Amino acid sequence: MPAKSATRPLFQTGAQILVDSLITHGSKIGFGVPGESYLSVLDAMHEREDDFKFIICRQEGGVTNMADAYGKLTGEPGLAFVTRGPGATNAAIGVHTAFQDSTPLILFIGQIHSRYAERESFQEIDYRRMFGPMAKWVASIDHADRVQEMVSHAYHLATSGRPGPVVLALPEDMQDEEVEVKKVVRYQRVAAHPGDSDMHRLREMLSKAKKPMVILGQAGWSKKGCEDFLAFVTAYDLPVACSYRAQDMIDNRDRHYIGDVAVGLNPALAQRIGEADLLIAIGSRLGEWSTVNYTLFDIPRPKQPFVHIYPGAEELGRVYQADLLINAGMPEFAAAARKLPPLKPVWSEWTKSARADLDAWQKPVKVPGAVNMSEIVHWLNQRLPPESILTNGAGNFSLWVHRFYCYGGFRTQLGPTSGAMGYGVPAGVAAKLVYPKKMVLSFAGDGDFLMTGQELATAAQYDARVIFIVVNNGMYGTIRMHQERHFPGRVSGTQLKNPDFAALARAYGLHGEVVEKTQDFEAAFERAAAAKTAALIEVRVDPDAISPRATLSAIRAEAQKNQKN
Ligand SMILES: Cc1ncc(C[n+]2csc(CCOP(=O)(O)OP(=O)(O)O)c2C)c(N)n1
Ligand SMILES: [Mg+2]
Repeated sequence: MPAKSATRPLFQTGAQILVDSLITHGSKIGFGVPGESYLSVLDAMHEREDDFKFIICRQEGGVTNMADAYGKLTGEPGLAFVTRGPGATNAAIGVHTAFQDSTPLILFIGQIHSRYAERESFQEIDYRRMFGPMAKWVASIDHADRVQEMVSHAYHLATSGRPGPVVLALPEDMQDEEVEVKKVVRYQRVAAHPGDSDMHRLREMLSKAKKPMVILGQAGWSKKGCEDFLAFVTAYDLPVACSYRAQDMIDNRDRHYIGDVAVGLNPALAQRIGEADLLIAIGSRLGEWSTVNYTLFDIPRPKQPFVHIYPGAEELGRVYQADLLINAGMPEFAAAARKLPPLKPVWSEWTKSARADLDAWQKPVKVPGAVNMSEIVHWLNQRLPPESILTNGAGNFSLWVHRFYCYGGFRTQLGPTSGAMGYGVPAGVAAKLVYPKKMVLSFAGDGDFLMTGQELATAAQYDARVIFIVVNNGMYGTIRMHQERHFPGRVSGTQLKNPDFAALARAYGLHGEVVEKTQDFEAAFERAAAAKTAALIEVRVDPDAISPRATLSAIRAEAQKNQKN
């Protein structure tokens, strides 16, 4: 048994060096499901348990989703630990989400003994081929004397340029190999800075505009960067729309925020985007959902003067040609933007009326049934402290939150732009572990929830007092909605028979309730918030209330009418 001490001899095993390296790079927490393939790493963590906490999860999808949430919240790589083969395949979902969301994440995979490589030995996978298209770098640390170098590279790569996931395999024999320890220091995030001429040109383009608009994305921001950005848009009185699930890069109560750009876009905002005479995309890839299936802007040359500012050079000019391309880290760009000499904006009315469009769009709507999710979310706007964190996975239930909730600023929204179901529950648990004092609400649909619902056990084990809200409509609603559009009246593969979600929460030792009427939500929420454990509120909604814009029956009737014509 090695002694529990931070002081070490000059020689250590690969596993010990690995864990020490993580701590050197500033990591204090990792998420994982154990495997016999990385016992030595687990043992090295045991030695350093005062400095590094290993959060035990129940499924590897939960592990990488939690690591992604950690990466989003802190800007530092979220660390995930899984076993080879089955562990790695379960973990893939969070790696893909981190790639699409530009989240720094490092996935460590226990790997087979290198002597057995290329025999398709027990649980053997070539991770380079498996993760190649969804990670910034995939490698195997084959020699213990390369651990410090390769781990350092992983931290730099995950956080620099356009952030993203890195995958490192850890062959069993490497973990036990003893080598001399070298001195290493903490990684530094590397970012490009905008040039003076870039910023000058931007200001010049603004000086010629009458109807400018900013589209803000989530890649690589920091709290300070968001503050600087807000100072810039306030000085210039610019209207700011956020791209899909990046609504929290600006405080939604601020009068410059004018809504989010995604499928289901406010028609008034869509019209304004069409009318804008200068578009400035900042930190957004302008992906499929943030361009409404690539329909919002002409490809390759948008018709408006166009500026694209992004942390990764490889995304600039990829789909859209622009008048000005700036490769810069977001905080670096925002710091420079804040310092730009003032300009008398001529578009203040334009900004004000764009905000008025949003205010009208966020008024609760009428829906069929006894529960109105727009009113519930509206009530939460008044009830929740602005710094509260709201998480969600994928499904139509999220539309209510995205449209009616006023996100309170930097990293109060955790939702996968990859549209991965099952994200919200583990992300909620991770958020509560990172910020125990903040209120954390995790929204899920009935389908979405059961993809990773077993992480309620993790919430219970670490006393992460998340409030889970399950919006139950008895179906995979999004798919049913599309089904009614394309094959009206032909329901196939989308109906669900669900468990008693509140009883399920109680079985995990948590507080559980059911809400069947809008007016009952408030009291149920207060009981959940006062509970001495995490809590789950199942909200039973009318399946016809499929979205804030249309009922399921209306979608079906419309599709049937179109079929007849
Ligand atoms: C992991 C994963 N599997 C499948 C899908 C396809 N999909 C998108 S939404 C959805 C249904 C979501 O159902 P639910 O969580 O009940 O939400 P609802 O739409 O009913 O509100 C499905 C199956 C997906 N996005 N992610
Ligand atoms: Mg559902």
